[in-house]
Amino acid sequence: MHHRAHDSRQSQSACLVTGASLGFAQGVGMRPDTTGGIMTKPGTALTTEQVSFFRTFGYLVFRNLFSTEELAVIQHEFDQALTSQYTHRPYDGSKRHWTMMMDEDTPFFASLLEDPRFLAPARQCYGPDVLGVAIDANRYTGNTGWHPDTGSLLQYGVKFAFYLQPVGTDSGALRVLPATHRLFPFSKEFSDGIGATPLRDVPCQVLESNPGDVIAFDLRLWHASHGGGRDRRMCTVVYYNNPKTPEEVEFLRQQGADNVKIGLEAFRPQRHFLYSARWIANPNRNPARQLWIDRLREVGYFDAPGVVEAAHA
Ligand SMILES: O=C(O)CCC(=O)C(=O)O
Repeated sequence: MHHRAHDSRQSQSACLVTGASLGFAQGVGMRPDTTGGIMTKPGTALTTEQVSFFRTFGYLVFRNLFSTEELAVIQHEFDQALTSQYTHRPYDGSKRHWTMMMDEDTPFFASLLEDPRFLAPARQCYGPDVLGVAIDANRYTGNTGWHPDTGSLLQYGVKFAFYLQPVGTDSGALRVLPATHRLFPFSKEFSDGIGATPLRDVPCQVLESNPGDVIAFDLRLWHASHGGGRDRRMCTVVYYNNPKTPEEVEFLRQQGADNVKIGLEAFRPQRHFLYSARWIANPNRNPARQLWIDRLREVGYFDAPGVVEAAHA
């Protein structure tokens, strides 16, 4: 899910904001990607150079991570979930739609946090104890202003984002300011300077993508989009860094409450909680998920009202 952003049109990006069997083979042959990132081959370990590129510039592009068959399932689950979450306000382009996608009604989406294609690179870049926290789906219209997805140096992680339509420079592709995840804490002068510059005039890297491609970026990286039409469909998979200090723990705890505001209260889907009781119960005993739940519970991330589905009497 996201955090204190400067999203001009529709406040902040939602989700929580918003993959590994670690059976990774050795690194893949790299070649420069036309988006300025480094091409990665899905399902294999990131090379040392790719991890270094991500740490240095704050993003990576994965081409064709999803198969055609998987894309059909993704599209189906996306339609089903967003339609049922917004029966009270069908999409007309005037307000963003957002929902979490972590439950059994969308089984393919729900599997993505534990999918090695996401979890493994997240672990490589943030450590083996990285915390899986969110999977979501969004319908956007128009531009998204420049913003990072966190307001604190002490609360960060990685967002994997994928669009269900082709997106280009002026048709809604994600654009990033490389290496700005290293700028924290942002000076007011920097934020004001970005805010005073027309969106398209900010020097940046545009990450054009097609359905099946996935972009990974650090939550501290400044990003935006320009020219997306009505109903740009975008999904994310998010991991948080496991906090190491009391201050980091406090920011993660606070993030739970912030995510309720940024997601549920801003967009008002039908459901009134971020995490279902079933997700927390982890009925399939997924070991990675259990470690995330135990740690998130320990730091108080689940404590604020609305974070977890209320138990039925
Ligand atoms: O696709 C967009 O317009 C921007 C998405 C975004 O800002 C985000 O996911 O954090």
